[in-house]
Amino acid sequence: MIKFIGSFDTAESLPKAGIREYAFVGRSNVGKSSLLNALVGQRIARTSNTPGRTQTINLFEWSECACPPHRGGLSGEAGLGGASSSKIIKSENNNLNLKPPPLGCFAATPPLKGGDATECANKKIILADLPGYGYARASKEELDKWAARLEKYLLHRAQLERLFILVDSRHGLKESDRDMMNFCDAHAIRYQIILTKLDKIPKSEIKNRESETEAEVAKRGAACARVISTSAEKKIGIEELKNEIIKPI
Ligand SMILES: Nc1nc2c(ncn2[C@@H]2O[C@H](COP(=O)(O)OP(=O)(O)OP(=O)(O)O)[C@@H](O)[C@H]2O)c(=O)[nH]1
Ligand SMILES: [Mg+2]
Repeated sequence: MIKFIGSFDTAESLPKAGIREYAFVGRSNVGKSSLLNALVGQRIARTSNTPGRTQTINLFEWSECACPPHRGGLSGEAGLGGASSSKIIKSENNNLNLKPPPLGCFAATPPLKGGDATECANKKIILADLPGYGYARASKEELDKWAARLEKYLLHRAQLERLFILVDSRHGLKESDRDMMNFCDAHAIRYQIILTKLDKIPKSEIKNRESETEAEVAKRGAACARVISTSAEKKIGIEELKNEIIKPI
């Protein structure tokens, strides 16, 4: 179940909760919002042909909870299994006030008996759809503003578990991606490279693209060694990406 928490202009205004967060970043138009949608199996993040579509930090709460609806719920919400859970809900609550999850709890699969709200909270994670970088047609002022927002988010988002840096498989790593990787390495921000739009390159080129990307990632301190190749369009690599999130840490 996926729920829209809200769009935030500044890193400071983000709701804080002890819930693991996974963020999608990458060049403008690389397919961040589309991949998030493919991952959760619902078109909840706005996608577009026009680069620079996502300009704010958009947060989504994702739950694998399979328990029946329970009364009361958290922060006045309906139960996770309730009717409202699949609708877009704009939260005005800047503090979700949830207990931190035990490690790997998102992977706990047995359905709960009776719908225990605390147990449900433990199965949530947050997905963050971040604005893209490297959008050539934006003004310098806008680019600086986006970069500053992203930088603040990355430096201060304590609950950020991993940053997925998305790279278009047709082009491979670009200088702006390397700048992002350098920043993460310098600040020990754990990240993983995800190749996107795999359906757009010939099958014969896939292996090369993967190995050259892996070779570059292998030299870096904060990167996960594994590169995941995906296509939101053809649903390639989606389960693999999901496993990165739900596997016990
Ligand atoms: N063929 C193909 N097209 C894709 C894929 N993923 C995304 N696209 C297309 O690429 C375009 C951009 O996708 P978005 O998901 O909006 O990209 P984004 O990175 O969120 O873009 P910004 O928010 O503008 O930075 C859209 O037209 C998508 O339909 C994919 O796996 N295959
Ligand atoms: Mg987007």
